[in-house]
Amino acid sequence: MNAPRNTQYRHLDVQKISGSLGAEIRGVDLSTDASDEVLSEIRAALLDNLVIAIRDQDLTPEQQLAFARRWGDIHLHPFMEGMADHPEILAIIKRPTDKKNFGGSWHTDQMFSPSPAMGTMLYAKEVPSAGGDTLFTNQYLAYESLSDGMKAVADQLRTVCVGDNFKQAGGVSRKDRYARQMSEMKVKDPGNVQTTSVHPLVRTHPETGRKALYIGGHVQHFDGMTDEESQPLIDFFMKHSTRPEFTCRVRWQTGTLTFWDNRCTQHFAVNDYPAETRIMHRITICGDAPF
Ligand SMILES: O=C(O)CCC(=O)C(=O)O
Ligand SMILES: [Fe+2]
Repeated sequence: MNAPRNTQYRHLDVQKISGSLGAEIRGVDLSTDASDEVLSEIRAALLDNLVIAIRDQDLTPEQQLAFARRWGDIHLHPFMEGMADHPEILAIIKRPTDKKNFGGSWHTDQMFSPSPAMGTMLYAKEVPSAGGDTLFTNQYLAYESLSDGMKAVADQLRTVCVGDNFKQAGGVSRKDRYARQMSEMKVKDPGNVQTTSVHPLVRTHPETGRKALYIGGHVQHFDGMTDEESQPLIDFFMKHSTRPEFTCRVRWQTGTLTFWDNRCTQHFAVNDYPAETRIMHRITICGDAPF
């Protein structure tokens, strides 16, 4: 069963971009303070569509931050350093000399934190002539489309989520790996910030009340199970939750601000623009402990 996605809007032009999730929004200017009424329509659009691409924005870092603060406190990334003059904003930069990109596998943001980011907003400063799209999946549909038998199994499982999987990376820390692979991304040591957490595999969205599969690349194993026992099930849930019919694809333009709900989606930044530059300004909003 698909999400309702049938809210009527008085202030926004909202166009769905795939059958399962995602919408483009036009007709709003985020550089000036949005009225409470406009903001509540944007919230409805996010809850209905899970990811919204707000087109044609012209924002300073201060204006992007002011919009972000309307949603809650800003979540600081434990492994990434913010911009020198705006520590709450992370510049995601890929140059033609970089082979790796940031976020180039299926995941949901900061799943390794005890209270992961509720949402992430990326504002496109510079985009390649083609490519550099971001894929998203609908994790409500991923859960709802499981059989009753598998739902009953999933409902019991808890994931152990790890931010720095240096064991799999040949003993190289995330900080060192990123510093080597992404020339202009500023990394930091998390210090004593918690970067391993246990979460339910099926979480209830605190605003919609719907259940979603909560899985992503940070999951190492299931609580109380070995890696060997966990891996086949993790592989199944990852493959199932990223089925093409649960996805959408955002094609960026300079000035697009995309906001996604990490509580019911995964995303994947496609690395298909080897000779070009891509620059995004990223802000994450604090979230609750999953239940
Ligand atoms: O650059 C992108 O499209 C997404 C990168 C990512 O995973 C993130 O910002 O959380
Ligand atoms: Fe991400």
